[in-house]
Amino acid sequence: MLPGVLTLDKISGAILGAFTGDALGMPVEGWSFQEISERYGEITEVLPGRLKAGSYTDDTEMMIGIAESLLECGTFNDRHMALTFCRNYNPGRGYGPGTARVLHLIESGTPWEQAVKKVFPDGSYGNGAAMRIAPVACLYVGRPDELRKCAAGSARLTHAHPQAVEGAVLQASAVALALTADSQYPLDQKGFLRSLKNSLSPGAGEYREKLDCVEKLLEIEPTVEKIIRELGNGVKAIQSVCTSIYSFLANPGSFEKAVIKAVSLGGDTDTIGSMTGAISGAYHGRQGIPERWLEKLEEGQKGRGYVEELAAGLWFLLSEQPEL
Ligand code: AR6
Ligand code: MG
Repeated sequence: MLPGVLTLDKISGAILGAFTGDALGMPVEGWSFQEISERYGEITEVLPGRLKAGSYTDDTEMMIGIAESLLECGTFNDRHMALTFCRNYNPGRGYGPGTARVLHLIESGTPWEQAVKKVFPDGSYGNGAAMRIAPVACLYVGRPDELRKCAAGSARLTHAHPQAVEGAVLQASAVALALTADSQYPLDQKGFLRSLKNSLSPGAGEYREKLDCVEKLLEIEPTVEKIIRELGNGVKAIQSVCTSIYSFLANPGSFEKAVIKAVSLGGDTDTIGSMTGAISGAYHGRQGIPERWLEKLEEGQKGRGYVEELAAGLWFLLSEQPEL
C-alpha cells in the first residue's frame, strides 16, 4: 500500500517542479543577489537567457537520465545509468566542467569507477548529483534504506566525494518526505528537519550543522545576505542543498514563492531553483505549479510532455513495488 496522500499529481509535482525551478533560474545563473535585485527585483517569470525562455539545463537533462534508466531497468543499474547520462549529454545545456569530463571518459570506454576518480582524485563535491535526484525519491519514497542506496549509487557515477553523495541522499530524503506530507495541513517544519537529521549518515557532521542553521533561520526573519552567508548559494553540494531545503521550509504555503525566493538568492540559481522546485513540487503537487510557468517550459523531443510521461512511468513503477 502506498501512503494514502501519495498521488500521481505529487510525483509529477516533484519532477516538473525540478524542471520549472531549473528554467526559472537559468537566465541568471552566476549572478549575485545584488545584480538580480537591481535588474529584476525578483525573478517572477520564465525568461530567456543563455538559452530560450523555458529551456532546461544540465540539471533537468540528468534528471531525465535518472528517470529513463530507472524505468528501463525497473531498478538502479549503475552501468546503464552512466551510459544513459552519456547518451543524453548535450554540452549546450551547461554541465559542470568536472561532470562533462567524467561523461567524456565513460563515453570513450573508461569504467565509471575509474573515470570519476580521474577528474578530481577525491571526487567532485559539486551539487550535480543532488540536483538530478528527484526520480529516486519518487521511486523509493517510504523506503529509506533503498532510497539511500540508490541515491548514493547514482551520485557516485559522477560525484565520488562524500559531501556530494550525502547531499544527494539528503535532497532525495527531503523530496521523499515532501511527497508523504499532506499539503492540506500546516507543515510541521521542525518535524521535517528532525526526520532529515535522522536520515543523515553518522559522518555527515557538516550537513547536521547546516540543518541546525536552517532551524535557527526559520525562527527569525533573516536578511537575504544572512541566508546566503550561513547556508550558501554556490555550486558545492554543502553550499546549496540546505539552502534549497530552507527555501522550501520558509515558504511552505506556495510553490511559486518558494522557487522565486530560491532563485533570487543568486549564485547557482538554476540548481537551487531546481532542488527547491523538486521539494516544493512534491509537497504541493503539479497543481501547485503556476500554469503560466508550465506553459513556457520547452517542448520538443524530451520537453515538458516527455517529462510528464516519465513522471507517470515512475508512478506506475512505484505502484508495482511490493507492499511497504
Ligand atoms: N576539488 C577541487 N574543486 C572541485 C572539487 C574537488 N574535489 N569538486 C568540485 N570542484 P562539477 P556539477 C569544483 O564540475 O557538480 C552546473 O552549472 C570545480 O571547480 O562536478 O555537476 C550545474 O548545473 C568544479 O568544476 O559540476 C550545477 O549548478 C565545480 O566545483 C553546477 O554546475 C563543480 O563541480 C555544479 O555541477
Ligand atoms: Mg544547471
